[in-house]
Amino acid sequence: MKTPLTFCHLHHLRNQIPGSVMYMRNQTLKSSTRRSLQSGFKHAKNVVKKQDLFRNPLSKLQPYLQIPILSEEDEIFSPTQTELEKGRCLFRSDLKTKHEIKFHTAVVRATTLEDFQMPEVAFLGRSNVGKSSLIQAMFSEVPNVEVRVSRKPGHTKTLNFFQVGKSFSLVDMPGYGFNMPEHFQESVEKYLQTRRRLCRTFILIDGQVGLTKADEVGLKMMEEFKIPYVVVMTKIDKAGRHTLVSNLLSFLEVRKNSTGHCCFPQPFLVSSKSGEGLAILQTFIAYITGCIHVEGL
Ligand SMILES: Nc1nc2c(ncn2[C@@H]2O[C@H](COP(=O)(O)OP(=O)(O)OP(=O)(O)O)[C@@H](O)[C@H]2O)c(=O)[nH]1
Ligand SMILES: [Mg+2]
Repeated sequence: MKTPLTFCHLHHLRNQIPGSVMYMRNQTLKSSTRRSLQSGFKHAKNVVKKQDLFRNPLSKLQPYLQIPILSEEDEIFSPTQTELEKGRCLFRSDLKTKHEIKFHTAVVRATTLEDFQMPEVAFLGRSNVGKSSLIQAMFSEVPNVEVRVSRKPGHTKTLNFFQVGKSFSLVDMPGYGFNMPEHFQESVEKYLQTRRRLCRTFILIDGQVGLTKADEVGLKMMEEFKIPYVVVMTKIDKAGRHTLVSNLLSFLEVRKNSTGHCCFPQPFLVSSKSGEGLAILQTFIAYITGCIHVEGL
């Protein structure tokens, strides 16, 4: 009989140091970094123009290829400027409308969780891929929400819930692979398999590193558990254009050959440093949680 796939298969990777990861002291978001995120997402090398923050980063890669990166059926989510503005709005606290964004709770065991009576969206991926940074960047206009990030892989050890008004919760999770916690199965896997209000899981892939063996196990497991997921490529500010195109094409190949209906066909590309791709992702989250309507879908 076939043994069900689980992230326990990845425990041997716990002590395998990924690529160029260096050990550094833990860091929370410094106030200077937060200010730069708030004032329009500046990256050391390139300052991203405001209109670019609303563009889908995929469109920047297209000129590097003579064939369309995505077919028409693949690029399903393409909101208008007004819809993007509406999506982003949800990621701002508004005390007048009582739309408050806050850290809610952190747990180790998924079985101890109560029902929060709202949709949940979870972030899964290799340790150090940028899960916490992505949530932090999406909340960059909310001064009181602190999301801890670190250069040291395996930093997030608990399921961390961030409540976005009465609309939905975002769930930051421990990463798999290097330095993954012993309790990964009873926390992350249990959560993914049992949570009734989990409406979508985002699987983050490092745009510079590309799909790793651990990520492939992750994708397969989602297919086996029949959990709907969406792929997000992170750190696009760091990856050269050619690396990014090549990693994106490799993922599309794997998607075509080894994924089924659980995988949303359109991948999202983001940078938590420059802010590129965040608006479309925020709008997608607003859409899948039923908070906004998007024409043509
Ligand atoms: N250049 C760049 N660096 C990033 C980006 N996102 C995250 N990082 C860096 O990557 C490192 C890991 O980020 P985290 O957000 O803590 O990663 P994580 O996936 O939450 O990691 P674990 O909690 O260990 O599973 C940090 O040093 C971040 O500053 C990005 O978009 N661009
Ligand atoms: Mg983290």
